[in-house]
Amino acid sequence: MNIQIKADIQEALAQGKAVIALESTIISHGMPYPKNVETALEVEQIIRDAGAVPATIAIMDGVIKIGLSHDEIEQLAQASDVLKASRRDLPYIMAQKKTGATTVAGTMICAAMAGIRVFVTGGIGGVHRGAEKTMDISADLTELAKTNVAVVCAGAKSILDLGLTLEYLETQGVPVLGYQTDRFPAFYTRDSGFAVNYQVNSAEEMAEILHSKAQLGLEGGTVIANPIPEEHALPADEIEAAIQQALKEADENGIAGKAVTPFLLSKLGEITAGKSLASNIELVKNNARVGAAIAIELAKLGK
Ligand code: PSU
Ligand code: MN
Repeated sequence: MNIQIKADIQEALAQGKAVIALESTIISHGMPYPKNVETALEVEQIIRDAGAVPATIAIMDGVIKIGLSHDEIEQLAQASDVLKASRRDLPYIMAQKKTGATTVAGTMICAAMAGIRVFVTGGIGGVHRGAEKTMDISADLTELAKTNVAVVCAGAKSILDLGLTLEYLETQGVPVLGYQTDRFPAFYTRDSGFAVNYQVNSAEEMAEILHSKAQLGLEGGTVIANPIPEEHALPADEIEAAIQQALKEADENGIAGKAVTPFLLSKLGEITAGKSLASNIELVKNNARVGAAIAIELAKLGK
């Protein structure tokens, strides 16, 4: 298998230390340059400062890289020909020796191969609004059903149908845990109007639940929903209006398939004049702090 694990990550894994996976689609397709590189590097630093080891994941020229150099992150941030790598894209990208930025699903697969159990990102993909007609459901959800990696996120954006997303996760048996909240967060806002399955108040308790799941031998991931800090949240009505407009433009432009999520993200940035981007960056950093604390507690519990 064409997989390369950076030396510091390999060492940490061998010693049972806390390692955190980070995705790269957020760099290539989720945020504009140069904020995408700055954020990727800052998030790695937050994780190091917390005492864990960051592992940003991507496929570079057909090699799965667990841990990227500064230059590789820069390359993903600037190149326009980077493929968005979800589960179904991996065989083609690997065989053709292409470069792909891994989505939540793609990152979970690679993280699990390397033995990484905790993954920090911004938001997961989900069931899109109107999916009863379009069938547009992110492969992130089916990955959460089968790959044993905990995903720390700020919920999901309400470009999605969050009610249906939660129903789908229930059917697939994926625990949705709220970090110090009983509400499922909606990325830019702290409350989507939907409840999580359980509120969990500390990193230690969160780690105990992940450990318990592993001991039970239950396959699949866990969603750890960590709301955006209050001071960085956006007003719900403002973001809903922006989402409505972005959805309308996506429809008018006939955007479909894997282009839908990147299109909506970049439109939201335009419509909110960068406010959505600033919130996005803050919530990812906050997830990195919480994710590192959970991974450190999990490492204490052993395999
Ligand atoms: N949601 C965000 N930011 C992102 C993504 C989703 O708020 O960057 C990215 C993630 O990589 C996620 C992917 O896994 O989009 C989902 O894409 P799709 O809906 O095509 O599965
Ligand atoms: Mn889709």
